[in-house]
Amino acid sequence: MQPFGTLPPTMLQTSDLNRELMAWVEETSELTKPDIIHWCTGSEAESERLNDLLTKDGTFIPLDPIRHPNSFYARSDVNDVARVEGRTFICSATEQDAGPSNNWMDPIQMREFMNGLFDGCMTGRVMYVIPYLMGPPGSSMAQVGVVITDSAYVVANMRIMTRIGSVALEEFPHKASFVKGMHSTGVLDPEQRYICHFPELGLIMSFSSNYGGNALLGKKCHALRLASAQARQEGWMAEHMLILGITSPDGVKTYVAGAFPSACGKTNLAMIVPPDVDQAKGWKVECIGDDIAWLSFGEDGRLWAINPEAGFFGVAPGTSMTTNPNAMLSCRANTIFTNVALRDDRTIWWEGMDGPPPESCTDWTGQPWTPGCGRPAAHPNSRFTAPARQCPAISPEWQNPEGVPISAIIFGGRRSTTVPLVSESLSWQHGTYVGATLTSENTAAAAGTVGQLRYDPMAMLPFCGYHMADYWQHWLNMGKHGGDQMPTIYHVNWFRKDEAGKLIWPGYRQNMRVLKWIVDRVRQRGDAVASPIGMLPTPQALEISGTDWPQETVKELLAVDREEWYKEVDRREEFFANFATNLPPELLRENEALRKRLQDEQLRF
Ligand code: SAT
Ligand code: MN
Repeated sequence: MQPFGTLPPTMLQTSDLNRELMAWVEETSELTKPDIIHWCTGSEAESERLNDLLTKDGTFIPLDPIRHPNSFYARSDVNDVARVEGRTFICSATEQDAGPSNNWMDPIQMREFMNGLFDGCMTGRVMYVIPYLMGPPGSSMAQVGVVITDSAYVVANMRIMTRIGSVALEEFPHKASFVKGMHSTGVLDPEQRYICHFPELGLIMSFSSNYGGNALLGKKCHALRLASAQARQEGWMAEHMLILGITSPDGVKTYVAGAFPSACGKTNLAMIVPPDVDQAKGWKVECIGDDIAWLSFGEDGRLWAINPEAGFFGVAPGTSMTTNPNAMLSCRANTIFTNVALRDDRTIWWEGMDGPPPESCTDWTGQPWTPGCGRPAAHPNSRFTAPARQCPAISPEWQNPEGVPISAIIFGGRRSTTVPLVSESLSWQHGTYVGATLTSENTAAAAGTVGQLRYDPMAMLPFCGYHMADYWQHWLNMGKHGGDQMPTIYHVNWFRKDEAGKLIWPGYRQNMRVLKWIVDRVRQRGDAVASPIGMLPTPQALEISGTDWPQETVKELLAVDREEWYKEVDRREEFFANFATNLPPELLRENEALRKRLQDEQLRF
């Protein structure tokens, strides 16, 4: 054993936090019994050595160096391709704290049990110590953490998704605490797979999975589950939101954040390319983040947001130069592709990529694949891990330590009926209700019946680290604190279908029409009409008059059918009943207020 053989110089300074870190690393190595301990520096040389090692052991296949410089192909175990909500636990002090939407285990028992799994699990392996930073260097909102893992694949991915090594250790003197993450590949036995969070201890223990959300502990485990619980205590918000900046023709920048359940086009919206006509007029959209936002009050009383991450962990299938050119260009180089298909020329392919499918290739399981064979070549949840700085639309503000001031928050779901293209909430409280009742229809990629409605409040159902109803109360409290400086809340639905079952809205670049209306509204310009569910744009405000879309289509897109909405209100009442013990009464009152507005003849239009 070579303990601390590569100890970085920053760790020689004695501070309370450094001492705590050294003691924890020693304690963990005594438990896991690795052969070698390696402290990650995050340097290029280290990355090259790790990529070589992963290539030698067969985890990585280097891709064509011209088409995909410094990029690697990886296949996971066939049983380890997604998050496992059934095996994800919030081990808060009491079961009540975790709430009905989380799995709970007693923290003392669960730690003991997990220590049993970790006992000796790194024998014969290297233990990597990864100091990481979530958020821009120098930001008071940024946080530090340390992941201990026996997976070089996890190190390589963490290096893209967060800021690792020296840059993180340099932030230690400015921070009061760090999050501790323990991860081991184990033997990838699904029966031994546990993803455990200890909010009171700032601790994550993850065993037997190398998949993104289960293993890259800075992401969902730290930046959402632990951070959401901490944010509630400290008066800020950790949200499952993209952040983008929109420049209007007069040069004013408006920043918006947006939460969408999976399979609703969140990454596409985060990297939207405005239509040429809008660009010619001076509209521009820049990306600050595609998945997670930390929001806190600035000195000016507004909500400011940072992206805690440094990379994109995007779903590959369906991504193309048509649907998301910025994502395609982001993952051209320095990228890890997991579970996509591999062509004979060492380039990659997935369903929905530009051009015809290859005549033959190797699928995500390593089997030969041909177009008619009846299996997908890429796993539906195959991913690219790409540095955010490579995104052509990345905002110059994306690493601003202050963050960006948020003017609007957008919630969106996939709804084939009932829900109009866009609506504006009447108040922060009403917007909180809109977020709390966010629903989306299952798609083929998610478990469950296709078309079935799933409630996913604020798109946080699998990621909220405490009682969901207390989380809603926290949203309401934030609104009380922020008053009229809070962002305006919107709801969008790109997925409404006509009677023939065809999508009405073209989506993708055309979503810019909706973004422009939102920007105009928060700048007190865009026209709107009142409806029972909130303010709706006039067709003129969406600039639809200049297109050849029939008036009828526009009407269908914006329609609010009372009978459908009465059903919606009843369903929401049932949904809220699941959280009855802690439910803020304001949310039930909002539901009743909606019922009343549906009865209001004045709001018929
Ligand atoms: O693996 S992640 O949780 O980051 C992505 C997802 O499954 O939503
Ligand atoms: Mn996500």
